[in-house]
Amino acid sequence: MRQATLCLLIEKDKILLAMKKRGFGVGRWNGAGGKVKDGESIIDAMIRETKEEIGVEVKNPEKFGLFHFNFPHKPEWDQDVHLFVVKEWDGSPAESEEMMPAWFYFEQIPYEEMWPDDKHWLPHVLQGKKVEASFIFGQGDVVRKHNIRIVESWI
Ligand code: 6U4
Repeated sequence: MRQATLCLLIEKDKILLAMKKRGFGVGRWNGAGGKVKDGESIIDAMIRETKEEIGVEVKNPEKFGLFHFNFPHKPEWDQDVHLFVVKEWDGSPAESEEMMPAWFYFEQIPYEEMWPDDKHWLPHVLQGKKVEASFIFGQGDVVRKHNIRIVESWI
């Protein structure tokens, strides 16, 4: 299964999202992140992608989620995504060829312009809860089935 990462910067009542400018998820606001390369650890992949995509050096990342995304009509898109929340970093978020970052107040998160699964799990994460979840998508990336479990801590 393809392994990928997702990184959300949080500062008080604001979250940093970034508009994906190309490739998988283009046109959607999402965290920085991407595929884990062969031989690379998940955390190193998250740190590398966050630097490449929004120019920020992550400090003290905390694992907050594990997602299993399945696309029965497009199995090559199937992936496990490891979510990290970051409250400390060096540098200022900056636009890259891949993403255009912007801050959003928690009450103004643009769920309709995000992956359709996000509205199911992000509110938990913003309340400080860790989650493991499975999503099965249909045509047009609609969520056909989902299951979310709150996790006390990672083994
Ligand atoms: P390339 O273009 O090969 O460099 P790369 O940035 O390595 O791509 P990409 O763009 O495939 O990887 O990464 C997908 C990104 O989208 C990862 O950050 C994980 C995230 N992602 C995938 N499915 C998602 C979903 N259903 N909901 C969500 N984020 C998802 O919120």
